[in-house]
Amino acid sequence: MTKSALVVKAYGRQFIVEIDGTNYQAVTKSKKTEYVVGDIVGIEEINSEQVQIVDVIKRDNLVYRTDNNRSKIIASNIDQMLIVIAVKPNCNLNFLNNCLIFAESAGITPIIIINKTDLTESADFTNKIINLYTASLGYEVISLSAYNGCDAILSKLANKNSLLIGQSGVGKSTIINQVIPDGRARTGEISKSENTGCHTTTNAELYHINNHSNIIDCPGLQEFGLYHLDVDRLIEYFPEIKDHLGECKFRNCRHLNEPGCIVKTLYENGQMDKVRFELLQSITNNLLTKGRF
Ligand SMILES: Nc1nc2c(ncn2[C@@H]2O[C@H](COP(=O)(O)OP(=O)(O)OP(=O)(O)O)[C@@H](O)[C@H]2O)c(=O)[nH]1
Ligand SMILES: [Mg+2]
Ligand SMILES: [Zn+2]
Repeated sequence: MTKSALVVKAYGRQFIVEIDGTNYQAVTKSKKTEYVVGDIVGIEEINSEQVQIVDVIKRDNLVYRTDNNRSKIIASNIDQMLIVIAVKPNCNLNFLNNCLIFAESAGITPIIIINKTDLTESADFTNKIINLYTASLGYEVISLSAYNGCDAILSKLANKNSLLIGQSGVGKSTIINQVIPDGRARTGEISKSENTGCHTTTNAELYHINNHSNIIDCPGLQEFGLYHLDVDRLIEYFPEIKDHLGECKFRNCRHLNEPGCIVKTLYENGQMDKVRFELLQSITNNLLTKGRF
């Protein structure tokens, strides 16, 4: 008989799945099928420790990125994406913006977490981020120092499946250690590996905060490619343009350099941030040229 299980860890073609609170090693039936942390899957028992995944039972949404036409699946069944940024290591704003655009396209709530506010240089950075992303764009931004605790996000995590996403070294795993009950074990893991450099998460993993709240850690990303988006819908994913859809002079405007383009007008009037304006043009150009090689 097929039972259902939750995928809690993925490493290559190997998975750990959870059934009634117990973890099992899982292999897959077909080499072609890809599963991801957060999936509810159907399994068949092999023995008391091992099971075989046979299909996906529930995948209401899927977080994935696409770089140069290659898709990489990250996690599924996500209620909210917590995009973690920090003044150190250098914050790549295009990465943050791409995550926000993805979240908009997938209908997943994004929350920006600014970590490492204990660093003195963080104050200026935090103000700039809040000014643009909350005041102008309406995104929720929470600033904290994982070293001093993560109480600021606890209420946000309640009764949700949250995914932490961000560049390597921003402190995702440190945040996880603060919000899960058995986090101390993992802190030990971090301090041990600190002797050899830095701790880097290599596999996506789901942790239970309690019976109704889960949080997923994943390896740090360099890029969050958006090659899968529909170029005709791109501007819908920009809150600063959303209220002006249909205001361009030409119905088929690509918002690159056409006369009477509302996007250009918003930018020139200071209602659109330069980095986001240039990113929109660059994603548009990438989407228009993809598949032509
Ligand atoms: N100053 C400061 N450092 C922090 C804070 N949170 C985490 N760090 C440090 O930042 C470094 C990276 O933290 P991790 O939690 O491993 O970062 P990560 O985002 O999980 O990194 P990857 O697994 O590589 O993606 C570690 O040396 C942490 O001790 C913070 O609030 N303040
Ligand atoms: Mg990590
Ligand atoms: Zn236009």
